[in-house]
Amino acid sequence: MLNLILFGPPGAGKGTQSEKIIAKYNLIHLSTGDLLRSEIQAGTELGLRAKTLMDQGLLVPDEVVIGMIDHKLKDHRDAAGFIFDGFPRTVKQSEALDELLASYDESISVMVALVVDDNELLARLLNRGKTSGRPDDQNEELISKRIHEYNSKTKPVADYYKAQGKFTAIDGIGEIESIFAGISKAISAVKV
Ligand code: B4P
Repeated sequence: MLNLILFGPPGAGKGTQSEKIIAKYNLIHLSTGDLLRSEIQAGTELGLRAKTLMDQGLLVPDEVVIGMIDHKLKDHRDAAGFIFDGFPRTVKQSEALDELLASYDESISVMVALVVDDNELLARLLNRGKTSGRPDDQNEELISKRIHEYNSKTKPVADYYKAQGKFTAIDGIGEIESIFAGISKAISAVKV
């Protein structure tokens, strides 16, 4: 089984590259951002609570996203593997993910981190905001706040997987195809 974490700051290209990885490796895509936006769309209580935080560029509580991932893993017991996109975003989420996978005798195969500088992230997200309709892509202040959340709460997740010898960094600036080639190479190195 291949269990991949696609890691990086907001706008690094996680969603973009996930689509290509799923098509090539037949993995189940688990994006906590997409799952939360579905809850918002459906008008659930969870969605309403999440929206208040997401619209401020803040992370949603760990328990909420861990619960969503737990349900999805149960729904896809026969999967060939998973791509975790935008999750884990805190060390607590990383620990919970390791525990959940261990309960299926599984573990993370590799974390691939997309490296992109803050100016490029800002430009990409402001550009996406013109057409995405996403409230969190609309202005510079909010995007800077998301990048700040990433630097303070999410960056330590990389160290967590580095300590396990599972971390690989890829340059996330350039052609989408060449970035994907780098990711494929990292996957080949761990795929059995
Ligand atoms: P996400 O949905 O994960 O959103 P994101 O970080 O902005 O990344 P995304 O995948 O959408 O963007 P991508 O880089 O592909 O999270 C949204 C919010 O949900 C969070 O702020 C938080 O509130 C909440 N949340 C989600 N998961 C959570 C968790 N685990 N715990 C707590 N809260 C959580 O693409 C960005 C843009 O760049 C696109 O327009 C794309 O076309 C462009 N792009 C991609 N690759 C490019 C390239 N190579 N060159 C130029 N442009 C490129």
